[in-house]
Amino acid sequence: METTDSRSHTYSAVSLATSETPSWKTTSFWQAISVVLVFACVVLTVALGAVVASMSSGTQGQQSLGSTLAPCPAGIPVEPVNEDDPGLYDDLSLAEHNAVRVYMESRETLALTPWDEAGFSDNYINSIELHVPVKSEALAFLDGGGDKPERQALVTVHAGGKTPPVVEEYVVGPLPNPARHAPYSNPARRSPIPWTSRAIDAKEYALIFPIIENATAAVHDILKESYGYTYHNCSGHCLVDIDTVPKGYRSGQRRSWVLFHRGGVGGVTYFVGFMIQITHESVDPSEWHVSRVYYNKQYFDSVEQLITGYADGSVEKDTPHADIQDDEILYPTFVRRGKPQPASPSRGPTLTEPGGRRYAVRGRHVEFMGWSFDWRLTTSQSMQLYDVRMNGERIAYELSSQEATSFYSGYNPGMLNNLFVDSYWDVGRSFELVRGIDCPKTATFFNTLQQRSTKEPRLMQNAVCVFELNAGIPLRRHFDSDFAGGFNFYGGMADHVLVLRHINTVYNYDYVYDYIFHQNGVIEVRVGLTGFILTSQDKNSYGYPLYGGNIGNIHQHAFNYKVDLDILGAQNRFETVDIVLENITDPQRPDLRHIQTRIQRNLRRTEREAAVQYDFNRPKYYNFYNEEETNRFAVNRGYRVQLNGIAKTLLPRQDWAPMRGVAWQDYQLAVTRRKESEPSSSSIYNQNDLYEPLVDFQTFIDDDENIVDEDLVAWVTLSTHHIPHSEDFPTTATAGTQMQFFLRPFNYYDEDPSVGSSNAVLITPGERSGSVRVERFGTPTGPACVSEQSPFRYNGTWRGPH
Ligand SMILES: [Cu+2]
Repeated sequence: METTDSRSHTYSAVSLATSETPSWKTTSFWQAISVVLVFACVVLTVALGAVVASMSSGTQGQQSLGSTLAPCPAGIPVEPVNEDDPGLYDDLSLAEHNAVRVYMESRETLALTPWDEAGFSDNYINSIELHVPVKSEALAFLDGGGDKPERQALVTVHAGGKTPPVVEEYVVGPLPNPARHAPYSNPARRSPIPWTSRAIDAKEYALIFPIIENATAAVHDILKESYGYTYHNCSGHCLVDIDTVPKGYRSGQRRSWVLFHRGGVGGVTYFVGFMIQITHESVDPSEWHVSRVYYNKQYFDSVEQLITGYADGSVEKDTPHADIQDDEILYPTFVRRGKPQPASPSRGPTLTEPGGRRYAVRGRHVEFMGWSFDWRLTTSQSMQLYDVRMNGERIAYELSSQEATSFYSGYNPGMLNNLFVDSYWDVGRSFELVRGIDCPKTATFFNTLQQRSTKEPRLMQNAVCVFELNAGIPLRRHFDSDFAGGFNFYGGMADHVLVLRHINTVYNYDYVYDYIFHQNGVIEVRVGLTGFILTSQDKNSYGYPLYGGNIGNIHQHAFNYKVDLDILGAQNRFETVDIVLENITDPQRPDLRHIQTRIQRNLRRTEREAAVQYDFNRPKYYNFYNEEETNRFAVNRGYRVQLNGIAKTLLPRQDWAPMRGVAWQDYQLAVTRRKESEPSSSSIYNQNDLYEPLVDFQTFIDDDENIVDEDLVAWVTLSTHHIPHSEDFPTTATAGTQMQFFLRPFNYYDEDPSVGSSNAVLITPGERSGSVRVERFGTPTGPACVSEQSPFRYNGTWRGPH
């Protein structure tokens, strides 16, 4: 589908003139002319699709009526990825994906079956993605003129054909012409990767669906009578199934509760009270079976037991809710309703880039106002930024998303088992972003490739965007009063930031991930929640009543990030700057006591000392600094991690086994010595074995290594408790659900580095009374222009191969 919302930059003088010329209201002649002209204007507007771009405030009045707004300059051109010489962290190209697949499938010793021929009990490739170089090699290349590290891929194999079956990971290189492969070995992880912890894939689902079909066929009439919705051979009022995770209650188990929600728009917001548990643990799929059934808060050992009880009246029957029967119900839809706002439809403000694009994009490398970084969107760990620098100085070697979880509570077996660990669910799958909604119209968009559970990579169009944003708040400003009705000066600067964004949709929910670069050296890492909530017929103690008589079950969201800070080198220290009370004798009045706060610097020497569980009684700053480097005032140059979106996890790790797999949730901040064997706080295998997880984050801390003058990693956890409420319909909104942390220079610079910005403004009183001098440091105030905009396009498809 393609439409055009901006074909011409011409606007009519009449439409503006008539609104500001009072005479045409009093003169019938001019009134008539005006009506004609207004009509002509409307016709022209419709015909040409005229768009008046928002004008910068500095150019108002300078544009003569009837003129044509010129396009804004394009600015710094966008350079595509150079596939002949990719960056260190560039994701695999299509050619590399295919070369790796062909190489691996032609190794006789691996005995791999091509994806589209493979069955569950074969050995086949499950995923392919870039395997990033080890840091020392990368730094030798980036900083020391060393050789460019070999480019490699990480390949996951589901080896169902082995005895016993196992999950294997291989490092394959060198790209683009792979010639060797070796098992990925990591002494810090469980080995081998348990077969039962694998991510579910299309091959396994293909064997589970018939079991669901058979069970739902047997209870077809019960479903129809109870809910008005059915599953088997359904052609209208259909149920949709989803399976819960983790798959089992202890390590090694593999059993899924299958839940059913209403089909259609927003159907995921209405789950029915029927569920089945399928045990699919055996390596022999013929042994897989329905092991439990749940219906209207009652448990059964088999589908037959439910059917018998339903027929003889011993089962308490569920009854369909009127709301759910009503096809016209609007709550879970995006249909506009209610009082129109604005009363007459009109467009909201949009961004214009009067100076053109002010950030540089070269492949996956981005530069903006002294900032530079590389990024990639991984299939298993979402967004990763590398080599983040300000004015050429590396601040962080890696800044990356690690994991996103949502742990639900409830009564029914589905909610009891909804402990979502999202890296399992293809977190790199960022579906097409919409220009003008998900990202400003001026944004630069990027396609990505993701290969998991497919033969070839899927093309995710416009999956990532980068844009410069006027954040709508002064970054800094001051009005300096003369205390006599005037001012000495005004100094200010708008907060122009660069935003790197992707939005991960994990079935019902959408996570908006932002990495925001401010000009004062601050990096803001933010995640916002939107999308549909999950509901159930559970008791009110787990949530408030909502649409269809269901409740929205309480849950906790948590997000973990890896921040490999390198402050003027890899060897850094971590200290807390504690704000402590002192109770002293008042120096000027020895007869008085005085209570106040002071700072107390506490160097954290080991990993255990650096595991932070936030305590409101002990406020503190978290500072990473270089012992060898000081600013002009002889203070160690550092960067501070500031946490703005944290929540306590009440679930106790010592008493509640699944929490072991998400140990990072217990720490709002943990600092460990960087190791290649600890690349991530989680893994896609943690989801299905939270009890004995492949990556046990607590082990990162428990060896309690020295962290003084070492290469340090900060693991940051953002979190929020979510008690769904009626306004979560149709979807949770990002306003109020955004969490963020900041990386802030802390005595790193001698002053705010944004003082170099020529976008600042300094206003001082002029010679004549009432006049002012406006210093813009060379920044032009005109002419007005309109940013060139691509025609509105949305495709929405993402199925590969492309
Ligand atoms: Cu939520």
